[in-house]
Amino acid sequence: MKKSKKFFALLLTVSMAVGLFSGCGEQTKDTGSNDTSEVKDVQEDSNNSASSEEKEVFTLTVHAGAEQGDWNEYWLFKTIEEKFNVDIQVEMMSSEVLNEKIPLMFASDDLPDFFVNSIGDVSEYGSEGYLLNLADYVSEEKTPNIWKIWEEYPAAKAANTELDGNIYAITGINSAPSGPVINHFYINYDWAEEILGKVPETLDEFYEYLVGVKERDMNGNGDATDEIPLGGFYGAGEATHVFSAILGAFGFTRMGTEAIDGKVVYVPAEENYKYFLEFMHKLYVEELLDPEFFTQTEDQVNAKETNYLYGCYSYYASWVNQPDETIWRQYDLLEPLTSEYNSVKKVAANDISTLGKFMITKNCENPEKLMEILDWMLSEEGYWAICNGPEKGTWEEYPDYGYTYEFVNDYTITMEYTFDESKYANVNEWTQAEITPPYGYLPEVYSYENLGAETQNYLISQTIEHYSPYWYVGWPSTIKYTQEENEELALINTDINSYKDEMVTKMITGEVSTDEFETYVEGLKDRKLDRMLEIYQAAYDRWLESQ
Ligand SMILES: [Ca+2]
Repeated sequence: MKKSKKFFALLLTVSMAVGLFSGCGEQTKDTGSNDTSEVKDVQEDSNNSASSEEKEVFTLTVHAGAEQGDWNEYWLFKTIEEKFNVDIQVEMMSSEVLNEKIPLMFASDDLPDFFVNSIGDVSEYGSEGYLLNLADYVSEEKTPNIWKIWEEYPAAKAANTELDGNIYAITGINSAPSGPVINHFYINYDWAEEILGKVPETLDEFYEYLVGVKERDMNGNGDATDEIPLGGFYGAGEATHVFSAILGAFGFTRMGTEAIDGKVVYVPAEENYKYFLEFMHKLYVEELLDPEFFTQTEDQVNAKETNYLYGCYSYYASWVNQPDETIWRQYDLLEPLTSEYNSVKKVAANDISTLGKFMITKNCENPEKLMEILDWMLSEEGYWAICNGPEKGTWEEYPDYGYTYEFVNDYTITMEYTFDESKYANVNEWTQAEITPPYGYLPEVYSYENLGAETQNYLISQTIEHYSPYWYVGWPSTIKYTQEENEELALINTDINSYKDEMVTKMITGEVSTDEFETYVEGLKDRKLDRMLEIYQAAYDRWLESQ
């Protein structure tokens, strides 16, 4: 159950940005392995034989789920082979097998020409010389698309650049207007209208709204006591944690480390966090925060959403857990709140959202050719092919299959797909089996709010309307750490997090008074808070210098 939830969540995060489409809809990890020797043999055969039509062979090792068809037979790879006059030999295996095999492949120097998607520690394999520094192969003349992306989105280049200055993997990007979103915080607009005559804009109005939900029979079931003003659970990730949005009223956008005016702070140790805890304590005592917030699971939270009990909550989209359209449409994104502690409206945003990964090994004899293919993947034509498969009428074998589309506005399109419905239950199954790898495997530049379903249209347009004007990058994802830093941070973070979780819980429930906040901060310092901030500050300063 848990696994499928996670899968669903991932699917949603992805489809949120990309639309309903299949190849652009799923990340997979699963079983199904292959024998390496087979691929090697094929390669040797084609190298030695005159019947190879002089097509240069490139080997690729990748993990793929059981529901994915043979990449060697994918429409996409056939298209690439034809376009570039190459023969790509794909060796597929499950992610478990790949994870086990990768270190051995590197240790024994038994490497394919290239990899896509994840293979573990790219910076380590790169610095050891197994992966090529792809920056050497990028130029305005030879790889115009990569060049253009790096010009337009310096963060895309920064995300790929390791601390040694080299680039061992090149990614694509999601540059769609709603791409930067980290968390969706929902409030019932109809209820707010009824209670306040407006949607709350300040922390005080937000509090009034919560009280109103608590006191009235907002869901109209005749029971004025079943409404829970603020839902959620403490263990949620940043994407679905209600703290993420409420902290905005106190001047923070991240739940952990954040850079404020160039100074790195640990948010839960900041003075305003004390006022945040006081606020949350008040909500807890007055039962405006779900009384089960600290004990319940995600499934329980989802069930309460389904049962139309919550006045607000964070989730990937309002329609995920709510089957009734007239109900989920009442919930919309709450714009950032201001308060006596903070007057600037800020919504947590990512600096860059990367897509896919492409790495070339030192065993590749013609990296220029692979760079040409990679550059094409990052072109507009490449995007349409990778993300959408064949345009209807262009596939010689099956001219009836493929997509058609229409522009709704500059950043919105609607799409339709035709495929063999006697063979596949949905477009997703079809593309995974025959057309192209799932979204996120290959680098591509995704820039449209590629809409297949009205629900996604709703989500994305609301994100653009309510969040985009207030995007704020509190902690860039392109910050890099050395191996030593990573190791030290891992130790300190474990210590600090468990203590912070314990104390934050106690201060919200009242077991420990928020008057003890300074003592708690001392406790964080005993657990090397200052050293942690020193490391983060150094990493941040390095990042700043590289901009
Ligand atoms: Ca009720």
